[in-house]
Amino acid sequence: MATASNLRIDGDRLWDSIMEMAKIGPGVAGGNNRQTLTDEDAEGRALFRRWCEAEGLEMGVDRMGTMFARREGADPDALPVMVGSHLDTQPTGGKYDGVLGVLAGLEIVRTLNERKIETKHPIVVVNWTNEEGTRFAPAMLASGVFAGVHELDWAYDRRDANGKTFGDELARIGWKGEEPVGARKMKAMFELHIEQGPILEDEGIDIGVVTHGQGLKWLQVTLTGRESHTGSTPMPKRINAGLGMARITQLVDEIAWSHAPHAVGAVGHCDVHPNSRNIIPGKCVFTIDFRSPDKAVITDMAARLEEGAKRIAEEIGLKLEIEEVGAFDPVTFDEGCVKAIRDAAEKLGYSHRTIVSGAGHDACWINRVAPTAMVMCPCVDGLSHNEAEEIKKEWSTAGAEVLFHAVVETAGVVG
Ligand code: HGY
Ligand code: MN
Ligand code: MN
Repeated sequence: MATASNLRIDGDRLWDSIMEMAKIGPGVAGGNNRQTLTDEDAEGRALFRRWCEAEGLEMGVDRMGTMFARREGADPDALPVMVGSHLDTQPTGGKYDGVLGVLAGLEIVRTLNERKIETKHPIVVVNWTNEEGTRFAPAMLASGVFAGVHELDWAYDRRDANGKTFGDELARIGWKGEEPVGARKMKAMFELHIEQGPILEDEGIDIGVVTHGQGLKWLQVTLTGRESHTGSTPMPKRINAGLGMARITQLVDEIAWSHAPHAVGAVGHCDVHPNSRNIIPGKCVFTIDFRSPDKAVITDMAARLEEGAKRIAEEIGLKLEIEEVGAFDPVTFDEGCVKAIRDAAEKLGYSHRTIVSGAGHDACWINRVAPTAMVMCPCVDGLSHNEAEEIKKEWSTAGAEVLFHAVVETAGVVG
């Protein structure tokens, strides 16, 4: 019987499952719009559950809707090895962001079942609810509650742009489980994710061994001025919230560049009220996304933004409110798990390099409560959070094989 050491996964089967999942919540340009707690999310969850049940996995769901599909181990009391990511997408998301990590976990189970390989520790494939944070801020919401960063009731009260709450929407789609969040203990967690940046592809490298994740701060700014006629209001009489948003957006860019090359900053979300072409905006609400591998840099960027925004608001006569709607410190992943990933890439003969994750991931929070690390594969032009997001099948296969060996080495093969 094949031992785990020379085992390969079925890359075609994994690819076909990704393409099958991509049919649910299609976007308008070849990607996906399967936002968290929508009917499309529910449909994707149901498909994933069917696949898991077909493999004999026991499905658990916690009170944040996170799905835990468990493959029993020879020692049922041994702490499980978790492997997963997220099935929710951005509104103009790609087919692979998150999905690759969940379905690669399923592929590991499919391969072990096919080869009748038993592991000592159970293996649990995880779909974390609301990783993206686009409909309900902040990102990585369910894994944050699981790691004790957010309170459950606070998470339930998160509201989308239409005023719907997370808790109500979770109940509406029928995925509000009974299991207390964070009750499941684990030996380790591994997550496979596309890089969402250009490094691996540019350097022709198969595998990113993720040692760190950069930190993040999301600041929601509300500027209040006065709506008035764009034609008849003299320039000196205007209190233009749109002008304030434009100047603060420019300031975000300048601050990020001042910490080049590693810091980044942008405004990705903005609401202009009343958004009429002949009314000066009376109110603008927008979110600033600052990130850096260095916590002190994030702190500096936020402080300089606050100071500059106050000056701009005063110059224009605007009321300014700034609310932190998301934040996490830079992450250092577990050395043992990182080593398991690096050893797997070596053993399988894949080129690899250490890399810092530019994006946030559920692994960043779970790293607080259990040894955790990530595997990355390249993506075309480093593009993600865009419907044109693309990877090559051999990249997903390589990433899943490295993930497989890291998970199975950690779970221990019994027979
Ligand atoms: O924002 C992020 O980094 C992740 O894609 N949710
Ligand atoms: Mn993701
Ligand atoms: Mn994403």
